[in-house]
Amino acid sequence: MYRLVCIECGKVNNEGSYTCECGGLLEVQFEDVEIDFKLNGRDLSVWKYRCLLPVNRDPVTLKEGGTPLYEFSRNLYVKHEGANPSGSFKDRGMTVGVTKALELGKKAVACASTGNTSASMAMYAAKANLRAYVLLPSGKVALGKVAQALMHGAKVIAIRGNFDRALELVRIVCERMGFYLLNSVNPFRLEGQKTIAFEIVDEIGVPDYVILPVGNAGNISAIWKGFKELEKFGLIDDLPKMIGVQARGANPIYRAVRDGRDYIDPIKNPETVATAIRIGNPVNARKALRAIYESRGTVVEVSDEEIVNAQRELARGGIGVEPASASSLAGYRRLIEEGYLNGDEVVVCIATGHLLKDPEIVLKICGRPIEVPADFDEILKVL
Ligand code: AN7
Repeated sequence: MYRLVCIECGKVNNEGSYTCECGGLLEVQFEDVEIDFKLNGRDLSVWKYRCLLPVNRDPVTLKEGGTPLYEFSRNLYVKHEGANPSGSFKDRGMTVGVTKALELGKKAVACASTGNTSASMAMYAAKANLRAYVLLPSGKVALGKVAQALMHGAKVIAIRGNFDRALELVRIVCERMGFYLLNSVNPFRLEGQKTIAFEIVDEIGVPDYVILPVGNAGNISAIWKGFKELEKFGLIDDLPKMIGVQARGANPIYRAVRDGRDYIDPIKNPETVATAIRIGNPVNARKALRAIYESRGTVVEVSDEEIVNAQRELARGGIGVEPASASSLAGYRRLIEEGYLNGDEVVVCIATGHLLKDPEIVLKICGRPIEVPADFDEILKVL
């Protein structure tokens, strides 16, 4: 059994709400669940954990989850969420969110997005035969993501403004038009994303640290909730520490934690090479800060150069990710350098999205292919 509860005032809300009357974020709370899965490392997928997912009908699924967890170096694991159907962790949330849209009888779904949310939503809406509307910050979304949203049939609207403005606007659009809002303010989406925690424990047990990029701050909140639920239902005894990574030019959560605050000051003009996390006013800040403080974790900021270096390092180790995703490894490297970590801890970095999402950044970093006449001697010259 589950209820939708306000994290600020504790009021129980109905399933159609996104936020409480008091303005607080909502959270799904489970009680009296009969756990019917085994944490045996087998058959990982989002829906393996269905007894802890708040849906009441057959799910709209594209076989999301079950992503590879690589041991990148000793004690350092990388969970490659780019291996999901649309190439990002958002699919875990969308399979639940779009299922909920059908349950609530919605005919259309909508989101604002830095790219991945829109790609994923468009894909699941296509599968569910729902109309999909997307608001993007014009010129600031990686090409692969726009391509996905368009091809899966969403109506894609680029606004002359940033992501934070797009989110404000899409909330109004949803209210006026009756569309179902599928940004991470939607508590059901986060329920799907918490399965990242379940899968990690399923495969290697509870790590000491989980490190991941933080943009709108939904995923860090979701993963922490996942660990806490496993503890609540007696499946684990320990909890990891949650470490968020933000780009230096888009770092409101970093600043809040640095100053010991439980609220953020929004950043007006966020900027970073990692366009996925180019977000100045993260909607889930309150949940994320709670996750970070409760777990006794931290937030680290990294430069664009550190992000790009980490992207290259992962790629040269056989793991192709987009810049935002590489910020988790960049954060790990920085924490080693600062002596916060010493390499003996078991750490899982979440690689949130696939390399192919952002081909343009690759050309900027690596240059273009060497072009030569179609002739052996000419090829020989450049080998
Ligand atoms: C690759 O698609 O916000 O902190 O609109 O695409 O849960 O927001 C994307 C976010 C990390 C940050 N890595 O996750 C969107 C969007 C990648 C992402 C994040 C995003 P949150």
